[in-house]
Amino acid sequence: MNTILDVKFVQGFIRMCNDGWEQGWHERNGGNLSYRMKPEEVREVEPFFSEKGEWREIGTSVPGLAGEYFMVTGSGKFFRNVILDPADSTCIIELDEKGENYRICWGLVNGGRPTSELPSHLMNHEVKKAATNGMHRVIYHAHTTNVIALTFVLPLKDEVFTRELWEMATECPVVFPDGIGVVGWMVPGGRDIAVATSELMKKYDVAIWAHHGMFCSGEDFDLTFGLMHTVEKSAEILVKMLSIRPDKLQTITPQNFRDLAVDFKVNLPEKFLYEK
Ligand code: 2HA
Ligand code: ZN
Repeated sequence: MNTILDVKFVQGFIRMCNDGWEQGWHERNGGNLSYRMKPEEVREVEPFFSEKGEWREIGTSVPGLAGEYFMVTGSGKFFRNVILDPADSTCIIELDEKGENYRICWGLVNGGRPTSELPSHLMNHEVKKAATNGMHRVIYHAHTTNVIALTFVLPLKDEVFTRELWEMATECPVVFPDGIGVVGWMVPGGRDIAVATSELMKKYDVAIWAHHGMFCSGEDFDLTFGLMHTVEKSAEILVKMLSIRPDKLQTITPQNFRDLAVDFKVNLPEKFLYEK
């Protein structure tokens, strides 16, 4: 182990940033990523830590994450640059014993702060850690073009986004059986949008921010990137479909979804299978 860049989760984090950039979801400094590290991973990277920075306020309180370590992208940093210089664009932070302050242990070598969406990331982590017995470790925010476009033309309702996106690809209800939550337009970066998003994350692994983007939660980098990719691909099909003709000639019906649920052993809540 010569450098921190040889560590597996660090490599996974960097690859995910670059994959998101290549998808076109991270114009300029758009989007952010965070990873809740395992205790053995903290021990693995500790030898590479710099002198720890000052304690700073998170801007919200996450007692359920007290003492945990996270790798996160930096505020104002470009996803495009992460692969070239991870120590400039990302950092590892430690939370204090109350879950109210953080300090930088590694990275952001040329200065800066963790992502401007740190309150949303950490509140989502706190909710997901509790809801999944500690299984979920990745929170990902991206500016997914087609999902954003749909927030101008579909009602901003969980039921509508879930059902329309399920209908666009047979695998969707299997990939996100719990559905998708939608937050109406809010000022980003603060505690209010973090509270609204983490409330939805109690029920869903995906939350859409109207006219802005998406948040996804998952166990690892593959599953979380795959979830973002699946939802956005489905949104792309819906945008194409609506562009060709606004009404469907045929689609996947509520009974089709119920049959799929039996064979694929998923529970699809009836609230999404309403008659249109
Ligand atoms: O610029 O995506 O939501 C980073 C963001 C803020
Ligand atoms: Zn954003």
